[in-house]
Amino acid sequence: MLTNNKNVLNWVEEMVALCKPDQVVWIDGSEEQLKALTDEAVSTGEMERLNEEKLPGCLLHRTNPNDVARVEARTFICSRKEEDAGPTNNWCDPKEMYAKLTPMYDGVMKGRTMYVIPYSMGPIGSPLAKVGVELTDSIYVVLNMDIMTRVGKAAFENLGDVSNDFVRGLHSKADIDPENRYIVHFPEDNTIWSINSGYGGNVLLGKKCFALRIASYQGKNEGWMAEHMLILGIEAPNGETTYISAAFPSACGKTNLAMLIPPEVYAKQGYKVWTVGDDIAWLKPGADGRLYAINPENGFFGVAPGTNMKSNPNALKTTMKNTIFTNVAHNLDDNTVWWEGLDKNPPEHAMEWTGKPWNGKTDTDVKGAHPNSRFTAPARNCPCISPEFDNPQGVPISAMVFGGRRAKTAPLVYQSFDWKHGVFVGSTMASETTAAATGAVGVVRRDPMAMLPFCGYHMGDYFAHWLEMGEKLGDKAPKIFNVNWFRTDDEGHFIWPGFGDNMRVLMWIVARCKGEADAVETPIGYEPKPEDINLEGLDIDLDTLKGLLNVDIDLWKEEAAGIHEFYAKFGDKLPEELKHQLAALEERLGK
Ligand code: GTP
Ligand code: SPV
Ligand code: MN
Repeated sequence: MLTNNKNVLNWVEEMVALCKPDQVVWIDGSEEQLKALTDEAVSTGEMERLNEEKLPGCLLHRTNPNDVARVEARTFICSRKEEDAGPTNNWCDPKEMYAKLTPMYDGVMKGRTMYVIPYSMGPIGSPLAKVGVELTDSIYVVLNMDIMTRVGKAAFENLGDVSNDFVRGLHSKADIDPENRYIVHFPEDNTIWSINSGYGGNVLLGKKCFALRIASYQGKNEGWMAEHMLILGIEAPNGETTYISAAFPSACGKTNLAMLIPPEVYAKQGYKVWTVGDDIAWLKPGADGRLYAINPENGFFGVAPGTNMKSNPNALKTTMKNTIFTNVAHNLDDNTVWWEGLDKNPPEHAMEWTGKPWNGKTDTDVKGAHPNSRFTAPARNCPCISPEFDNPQGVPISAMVFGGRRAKTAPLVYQSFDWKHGVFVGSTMASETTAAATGAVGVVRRDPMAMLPFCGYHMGDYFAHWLEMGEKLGDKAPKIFNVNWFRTDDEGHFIWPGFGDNMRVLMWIVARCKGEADAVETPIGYEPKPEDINLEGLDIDLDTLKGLLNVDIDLWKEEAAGIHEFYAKFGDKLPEELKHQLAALEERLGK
C-alpha cells in the first residue's frame, strides 16, 4: 500500500469487495514493476514486443474490433438533477445507474488482478494539479496510464493523509460486451465507472473522463477551466515566447498543430515552436491577472494514420521508443508498425489491425490500420517539448483559437471582436465528425469549444462560465480567434496546405496579440489583410488566399439559422449575452 489516506483505503477496500479480484497490486510506477507487467502481457499475447533496434521499448496492442473508439451514445453524466447534465449529455439518475452497474461489477474480477493506479494530472506539486486513482483489471490500461499521467507514490504525496479530493475511477474490461458498455461519470461524487471496453478514451480514465468531464465541472465550481485544447509556444528570434491554446474537435489537428515545424521562411529567421500539450489544457488566472495553462497529461495519445515525416516529423520521432501502438498494421518483415499515410511503401507481409494476414501491396482495398489507430508516447520523447512542460505555474496564454473541419463557410482565420463575441464564436463551432468516436464520419455537427462530448455539466452553464471568466480576466483576457484548415475546392481537395504552414496563420494571430498587425472588419469578425499572411515559399497565390478568407453572406445566413436551432436546445440556460451576439451577427449580415 502506498498511502495512509483513509478515504483512498476505504474506497479501494469497498471496490475490492465488489469486484472480488484474486489479488490487488498497487502500482508504484517503478521500472521493475512495469517491466514485470509488460513481460506478463507479452506472455499472454495481450501485447507484442516490437523490433528492439528500430523501436526500442515499443509494444503493439489490438483491441476487440467492436471496441475501437469513444462511444458517445454509451457515455453518461449522472448528476443528481437531470437539468445539471443538460441537453447535450446522456443522463441517468445516479441511484439508478449505480443500481444498474453494481451487479455488473459484482465479482467481475474473479480470476483476475486488480491494479490500483495512483496518478497526478498536472506536474506533481502544481497548484493546478489534481489526483486520481484508477482501479483496473487491464495491464494495457496500467502501461498506458504510466505514459499518459504521472503515476506512482508521488501522486499520493500530493494528496496527503486526510484529503478526500481525488477522482475515483473504476474500470473493468468485463467481457468487452458492446451491449453492456458504459462510460459513466458521477460529477458530484468525483467518480467514474467504465465497463466492457478496453479502448483509449473509454478506459484511460485520467484523460477525457477526468481531465475534461469531471474537471470541467470542478473548474466551474472552483473558478478555472478544463478545455479540449492544445498548448504551444512560438519563440521569436529575440527569445520572447507567445503561448497559444487551441480547441479543435477530435481528429481535427491538435497534435499536428502543437508539434508543427516552422516553414523555412520563419525557421531561417530563428523562430521556434514548442509543444506544451496536444489535447487538454487546464487554465486558471494567475497572480498577475493573466490566464495560465498547464497540460495535465504526461504523454500523447495521438492519431497514427496520416502521421509521417512530412506532416508531423516531431510526432513520428516521439513514437520511436517506449511507445504503445494500438490497432495499427504489424509489419512482419521487420517487426515494426505501419499505417495509412506513413509512407508510400505498405508492407507485403503484415497483419492488418484486426490481426488477419494482410498484404498492403496487393490488398489495397483493405486498410492496414484502423482510422482511429493511435500511439501512446511519452511527452519527454518529443523533440520540441517545451522547457515549460513541467512548470507548475503553467504558461501565460495570449490567444485562444477555435477551429474545425468545414468544407465551406468558415474562412481560414478570423478574430472575434472581443471576449464575449469570442465565446459566441466558440459556442457555435461546427465540424465534420471523424473516426475518433463511433458513428457516421463526415457529418457536420455543432461542437461548442470542441467540448460537445466532454463537458461534464449543462452546456448553457458552461457558456456562462466562459463569460464569467472573461469578466474576471478583463483586459488581460486572451484574444479569441477561429481557424479552418479544411476548406475544399470543387473537387473536394483541401485548398490550404495546412500542417507546418499553419504557422503562417499563427504569426498573424501573434502579431494581433501584440498590436502589430492590421485587420479588416467583416460581419463575422476581424480578418487579416490578405497581404499580411506570409505566402513566401508556398504554391498559393493571393487570389487563392482571398478565396480562403471569403465570407459568403448567404452561407452565413444559413449558418445563423442553424445557430438559432442549436441554441433553442438550451432553453433558459442560454446566456442572454449569446442571444444578443446572434442578433448582432444577423444585423451585420443584413436580414
Ligand atoms: P484527437 O487526438 O482525436 O483529439 O485529434 P487531434 O485534434 O489531435 O488531431 P490530429 O492532429 O491527430 O489530426 C487528425 C487528422 O487530421 C490526421 O489525419 C492529420 O493528418 C489531419 N490533419 C491535421 N492537421 C491538418 C491540416 O492542417 N490540414 C489537413 N488537411 N489535415 C490535417
Ligand atoms: C479524442 O477523441 O479527442 C481523443 C482520443 O483524444 S480519446 O482519448 O479516445 O478520447
Ligand atoms: Mn482529443
